[in-house]
Amino acid sequence: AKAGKTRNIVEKLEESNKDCIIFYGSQTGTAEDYASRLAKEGKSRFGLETMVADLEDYDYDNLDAIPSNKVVMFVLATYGEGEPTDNAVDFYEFITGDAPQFSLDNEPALGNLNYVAFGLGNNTYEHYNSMVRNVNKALENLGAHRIGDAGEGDDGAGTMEEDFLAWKDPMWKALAEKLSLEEREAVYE
Ligand code: FMN
Repeated sequence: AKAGKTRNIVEKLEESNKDCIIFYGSQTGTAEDYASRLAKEGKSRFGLETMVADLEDYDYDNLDAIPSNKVVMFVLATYGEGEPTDNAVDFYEFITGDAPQFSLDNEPALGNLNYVAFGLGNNTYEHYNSMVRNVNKALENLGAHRIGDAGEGDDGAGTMEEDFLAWKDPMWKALAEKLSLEEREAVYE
């Protein structure tokens, strides 16, 4: 790890004054690119303070301490036999592993967490979009609140871009409602 860079998400959001962190699990850059686009759109349309992050750069044991006025987005590509990208291996193991389901006071472990999820896959593979499917399931089991649908983009059908566009608009609408964000008049592209 690079010196001076925190791996603590909560600390990072606080010290950089961000409302929204967009994590990507990417091998060849497509998921990373979508993550950047979401960050820009959140900022330009809603004035949301966004940041993009490599899943590998943070620890996940304090996901439960992210305040409920913030949102965490996951943009996740699937590889191999339905496996995570290299940079998502540790996160995937953590979130689908034996993380505690409930806190000491018997509340769901991630009851405070708002999340958004989009997956990148190819339907010609047997384990189609299993990263986003499995991460979504794990987060649901931990009591986290998904905003919008868990989207799935399909490289196999050649509809990745359309799938992304069709998914993101209702997601932004749901997010704006949840966080009481006002859409700006002008949209900067
Ligand atoms: N997509 C799936 O849904 N399931 C898979 O098992 C899967 N395996 C893949 C294996 C290889 C070698 C490659 C090149 C792609 C695979 N895909 C699979 C499709 C990728 O997830 C998809 O192309 C995605 O857009 C890549 O995103 P990235 O550029 O961020 O790495």
